[in-house]
Amino acid sequence: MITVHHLTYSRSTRILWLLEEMGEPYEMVTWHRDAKMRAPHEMRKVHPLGKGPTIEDGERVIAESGAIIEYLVATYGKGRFGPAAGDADWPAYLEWLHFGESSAMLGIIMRMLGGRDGLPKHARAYADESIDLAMSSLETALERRDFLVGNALTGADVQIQYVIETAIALGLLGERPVLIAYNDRLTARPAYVRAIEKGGPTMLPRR
Ligand SMILES: N[C@@H](CCC(=O)N[C@@H](CS)C(=O)NCC(=O)O)C(=O)O
Repeated sequence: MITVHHLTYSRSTRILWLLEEMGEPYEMVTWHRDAKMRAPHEMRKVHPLGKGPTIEDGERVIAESGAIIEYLVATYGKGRFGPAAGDADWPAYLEWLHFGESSAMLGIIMRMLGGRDGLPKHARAYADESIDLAMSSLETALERRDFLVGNALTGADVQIQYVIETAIALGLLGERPVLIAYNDRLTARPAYVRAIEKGGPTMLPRR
């Protein structure tokens, strides 16, 4: 049985959502953020990084949402949720999946940690350009399609949805109706709704 170490208000929604889409049984251990909104130190007993999400599957302990998604799709996907290695869509799938925690997230994290005026000018300019570039590439990719790869939901959509949701929550998305519609479609899926019911909201309520 898979155990998902779920940190409240976090990326671990991705994993709950994917497992709900798969219909794969899992147990959830809920970890609550501390007063500084960090993951509790005890999470480091599960994995040295001590972050959400982390999963256990038998003897395996896996952190990093992208790696967890690749592992779950390959192990439990039954040919769904991602093209097989060597398939024509496979390179695009890998690209979007990894983009979700690298190029797409970098500027967002910089702005999140920097606050409104906290970043030096050149860093703020870099972050804003990086966000704009990432969101523009996503918008171009999704202009005429419902999913990033192929004709059905894949792990890449699961990975990217959190990025868009974070950008929306921080007011960093700008006018991007294609991405808003994509996010609305994904978050209306019954499996996503179940993930939120079980794990609670992904984003902290805005103050
Ligand atoms: N690249 C990692 C990021 C993991 C991460 O930073 N998770 C956040 C939650 S969204 C976390 O655990 N934050 C609490 C902390 O760093 O103390 C992934 O995709 O899993």
